[in-house]
Amino acid sequence: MARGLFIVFEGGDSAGKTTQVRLLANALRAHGVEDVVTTREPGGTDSGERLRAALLHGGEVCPAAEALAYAADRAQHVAEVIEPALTAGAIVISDRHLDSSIAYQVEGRGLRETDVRAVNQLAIGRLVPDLTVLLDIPAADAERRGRDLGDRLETAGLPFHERVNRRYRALAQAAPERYAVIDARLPIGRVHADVLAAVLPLVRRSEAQNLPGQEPAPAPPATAQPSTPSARAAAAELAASWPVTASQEPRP
Ligand code: ATM
Repeated sequence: MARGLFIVFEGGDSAGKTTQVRLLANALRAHGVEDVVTTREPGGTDSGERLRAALLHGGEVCPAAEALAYAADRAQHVAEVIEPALTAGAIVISDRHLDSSIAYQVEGRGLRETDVRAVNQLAIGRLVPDLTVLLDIPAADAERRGRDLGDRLETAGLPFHERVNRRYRALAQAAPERYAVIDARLPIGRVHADVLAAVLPLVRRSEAQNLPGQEPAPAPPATAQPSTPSARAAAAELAASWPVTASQEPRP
């Protein structure tokens, strides 16, 4: 059984990750990909959901405890959900992963990157996403989307969220072959088309490699792509060959 694909969505608050994870999973299933697992951090397991409730809606915790709790959630998530699914050949789509801890706990809270990476090393081992889709939205635009700002981090303030965004962009710039940076201010359907344009070449390459007797296909070009008109045209062309489009999905 060939190993599956690990796709992660990252981005600031109100970037639309949850919607885009659902749209991508629907599109892949409609395309005939049988084994698609959607999951999230924090959460994704029973113990993780309890940690999520404590982290987001419990009392104050110090930054170190917060970082350790996210890493504990991640360790259980990797062991119980992500690794078994990848081993079984699934496409795993996670709403957040390690980069969230680098953006929020290192850049947002001010912890040392070496410390946060060290505890997460214990959690994830050698697991690296095949592709991280960064839904990029300026903190001020995210705030204007007017979501219910209920949890501890969402109320951390604009400068905090600007720092988080800057770190996300820096992570993507440092490894553009593993990231797709997408303008999350665009309408949902346009963002979905850009997501498909980034993900489909990876899925097709993986499918081609897994056909018996097939030579591995050449690696696709770097996937990081601003949503320029030409990128959107390419995305629309790709999306048109798929049975499901974002226009069939209601806005949440
Ligand atoms: P979602 O709203 O995407 O489910 O994430 C919950 C919060 O968890 C999010 N808060 N805001 N804004 C970011 C935070 N978080 C971290 O701070 N570190 C992490 O490692 C993870 C996975 C999430």
